[in-house]
Amino acid sequence: MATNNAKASNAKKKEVKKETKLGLTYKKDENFGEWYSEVVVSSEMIEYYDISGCYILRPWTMAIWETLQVFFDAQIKKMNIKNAYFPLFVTENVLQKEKDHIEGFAPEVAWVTKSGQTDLEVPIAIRPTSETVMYPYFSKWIRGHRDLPLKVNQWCNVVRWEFSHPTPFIRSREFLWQEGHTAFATKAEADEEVLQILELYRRIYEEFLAIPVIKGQKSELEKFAGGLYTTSVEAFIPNTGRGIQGATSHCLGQNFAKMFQINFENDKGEKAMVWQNSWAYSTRTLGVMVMVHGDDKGLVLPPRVASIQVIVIPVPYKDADVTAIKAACETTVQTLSNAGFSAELDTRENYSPGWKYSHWEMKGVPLRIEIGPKDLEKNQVRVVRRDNGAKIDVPVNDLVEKVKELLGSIQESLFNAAKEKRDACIKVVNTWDEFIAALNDKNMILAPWCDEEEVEKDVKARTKGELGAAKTLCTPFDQPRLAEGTLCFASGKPAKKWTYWGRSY
Ligand code: 86X
Repeated sequence: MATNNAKASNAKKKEVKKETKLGLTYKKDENFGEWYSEVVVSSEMIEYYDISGCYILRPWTMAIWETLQVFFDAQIKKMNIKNAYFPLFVTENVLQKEKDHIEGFAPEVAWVTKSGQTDLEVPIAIRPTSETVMYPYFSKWIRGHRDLPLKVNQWCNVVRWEFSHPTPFIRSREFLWQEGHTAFATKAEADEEVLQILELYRRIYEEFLAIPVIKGQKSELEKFAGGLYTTSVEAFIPNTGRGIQGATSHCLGQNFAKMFQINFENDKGEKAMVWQNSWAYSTRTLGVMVMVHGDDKGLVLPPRVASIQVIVIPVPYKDADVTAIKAACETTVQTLSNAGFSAELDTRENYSPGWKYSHWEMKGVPLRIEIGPKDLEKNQVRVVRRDNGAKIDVPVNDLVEKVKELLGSIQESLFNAAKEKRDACIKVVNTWDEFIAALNDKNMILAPWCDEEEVEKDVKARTKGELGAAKTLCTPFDQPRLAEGTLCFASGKPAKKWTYWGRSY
């Protein structure tokens, strides 16, 4: 009987897959671009598609997106913002209403020109953003001050036919986002909302994705041209030394109200124009997360967005009591699930424990629990952290408490590590030479600036090259003291503010 068992177990061992897809070919610090492409595919977030710039978002991606969605959606509902859904298509006529600032965007608009073999009477555009789709109806729905504020949000896809190099999540031709569009009777209300939304975007990055961001205002050159002012959260990718706009919250002022005649009768019975905002964050958030936290073993997920927080793997080596190990694994998953954690058991028999370790590391699961014969004996489990590889033996009785502590600790150390790396790449400069040196060293630069558009254009022109020009990222709300007599690093004129500069995505 014993011999038969041994034979059966040997035969089983041969079935165990060992060779398939272990590890990454590229290293993050050696070939960042290839590393990124490999991670998003190997972690099963993305599958490439046969249209350039379009990607399949697999369940591993959508679960994270949905976590962010659940948070943001609940927060905006507290602000009495309602969800709506507007059509995907817009006629040329209506799109052209916005022509002043659409001119620059026109090459990116995708058009439907046929149904079957028949030309449409008029081509219709696919929304690149929904101002022109929504605002004619804002005009219709808003009559008196009692119709204000009007606050809608929609979760949808948009299409921008980009020609620069596409990158999954970061620059794709179709992406998912939420776009909020609101109208108020007064500028003060609009101003307040701009910052409330920006704070939600900060929380998405810092509290969920464990990525430090800088809140600030875009320059006149970099703002949304159709609006009054643009605020943003800016993140940084140390490996490429590039800033990346994480999300934007615009005050549109009354520009669109003029274009679309969004008027109302105010409380004094006079005709007035609404004040509008618009704001969005997109699936780009996920790309920033991959770039910031990923490592040479693959994806690293912050516990707050991980759809599996703990993966339990049975380690039945030698003549272990397989049944008892399986039972202990199941109990562990049950205990953790009951305590509110997302835990799963990998029971697959045709994969070795080692293969499973690599697999779940590649997918970025924050904690792995291994249970083998020794652990059974000692009434403990072995917990392994994805972020730093630390191995901790945890008595079964302390499991819930310890897992809670570890997940919290991972969330915190991912943020701290990202912030340390980011901060090490922030250089404060006062002169042009310092600026160029810092720029070529892949830094983000905080510099005193005269706030003149011509000077910003000049900086762009003077830094043009293979890697792309430097531009302003934002003027941080959190301004260091500007000593009297400080001069602009680029023009030598009196400086008005501290502004972040750098190459960017
Ligand atoms: C700017 C502005 C704004 C609502 C947001 O950033 C938040 C959500 N929209 C979007 N933008 C365009 O207006 C635009 C227009 C066309 Cl036609 C296009 F092809 C691309 C665009 N990209 C950005």
